[in-house]
Amino acid sequence: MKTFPEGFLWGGATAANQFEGGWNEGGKGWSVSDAARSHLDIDVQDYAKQNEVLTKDIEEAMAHPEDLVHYPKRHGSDFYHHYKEDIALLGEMGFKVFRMSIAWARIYPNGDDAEPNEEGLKFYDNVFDELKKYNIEPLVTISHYEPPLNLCLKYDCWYNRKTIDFFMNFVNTIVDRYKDRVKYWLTFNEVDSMIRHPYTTGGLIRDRFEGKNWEEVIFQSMHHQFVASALATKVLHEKRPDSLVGCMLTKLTYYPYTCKPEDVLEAQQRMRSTYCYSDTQVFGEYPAYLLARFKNHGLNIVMEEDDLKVMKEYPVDFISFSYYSSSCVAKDTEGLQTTAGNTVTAIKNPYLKASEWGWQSDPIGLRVSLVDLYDRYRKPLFIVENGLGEKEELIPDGKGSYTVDDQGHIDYYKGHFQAMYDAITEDGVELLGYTTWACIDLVSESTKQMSKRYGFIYVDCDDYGNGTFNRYRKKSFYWYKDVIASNGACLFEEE
Ligand code: BGP
Repeated sequence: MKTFPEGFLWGGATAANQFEGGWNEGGKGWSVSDAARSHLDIDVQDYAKQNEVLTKDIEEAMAHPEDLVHYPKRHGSDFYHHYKEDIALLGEMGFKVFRMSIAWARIYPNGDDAEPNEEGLKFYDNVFDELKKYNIEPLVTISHYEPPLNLCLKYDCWYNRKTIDFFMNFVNTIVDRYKDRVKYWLTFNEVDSMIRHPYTTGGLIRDRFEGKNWEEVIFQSMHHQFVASALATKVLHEKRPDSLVGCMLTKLTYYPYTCKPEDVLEAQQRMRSTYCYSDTQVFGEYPAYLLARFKNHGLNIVMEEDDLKVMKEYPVDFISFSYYSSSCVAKDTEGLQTTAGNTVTAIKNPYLKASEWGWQSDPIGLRVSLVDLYDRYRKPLFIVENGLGEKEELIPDGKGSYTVDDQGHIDYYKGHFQAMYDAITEDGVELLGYTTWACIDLVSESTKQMSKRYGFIYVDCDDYGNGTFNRYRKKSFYWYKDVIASNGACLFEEE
């Protein structure tokens, strides 16, 4: 019988900034995401416009703390008040692992506070207690698009070296408190995303850097995150020796549009410009390619004496990544049709189908990605995001409640699970586990829509925050439950 390896960690993922809500409750401070406005009038594929946040936007956001309509991340899916029910549903599905993040501003409301917020710490105690009830292993992202807003306004956040110290206070506090309950940790979600959305990832507000080289600002901030990530790994290994710490990479997979050598080279360059960040965290040193970029672009990245030593000494234990789709690149793009992907726009692949948001589903691309990453690093991999955003409708389930016929999700997952199975059994890839994005509907990071639904569980809330926030099991809920219960065997039953 075909199954996944014993102990394979099946589960689902979320992030506090899009899921937790309770944004101003329990002593929580403002995070960057609480000030990120939705722009439902802009083309959903226009990522850059959706995510431009300037000082005036933040002032506007702060002037309207009551506004949950234009700032949907403030309510998210209201996990803050629904965590017991949500975790019970995940338990019902048989989850082995649940990926979540800890909202930094819930623990240190201003980022630079002398003492942590006990009420915030207690909230996560309760969450971990619930997970334990159902034998669900937490996988915690320390930072997932939620630097405290105060750090941006007072210190320019990750551009300022001081933020490493503020972050390490946060890390020490949560590791001391939760180390016995959390074994799997990720330091920064999609560390490479600093380039594509510097505000949510790095707390960088562009107009505060006028006259400075913006690329240098971004890489300086990323350098600080690399050092902080290594220091967090050190702390975790010291305080919980069997803990496993991963980096988290946006796995953007590019194919050459044609077999023209120029296109092949273009694809290779693009791939390296993604890998250079995981290279840094896995090998513990900047790859030549990235150093060449610093030099060729005249970027002066200030590094303190011990930085490179710390990075070298504390590399990550495993590589986690998000994978949604693939796309093509060409040297000469004139006349070629483009489409959106996760925070990028690239050339459309005529062999793949795209979602309403332009993301092209490509299960084989997941196998290609797994093989590439494993061959490159020879360390265990963990897929921590993979899924399909779709518009959905609640329908009566015939038993007095509601459901959703989300066959699209099931078909998407089926293909990707097959690809994972092949990568494990035929390519020898070591895969620790898999968490779908997202297990419960939540607010989209890029478009801030609730209607871009990924979950096995429907959350009754629309793009304007209207709804009961009641939860409903979708068709995929039952399907994924069978996948987990049979450790993947049911996927191959019809063969
Ligand atoms: C990843 C982010 C997530 C999540 C996901 C889906 O890049 O880590 O936070 O949001 O993409 O993207 P979106 O929400 O834009 O559909």
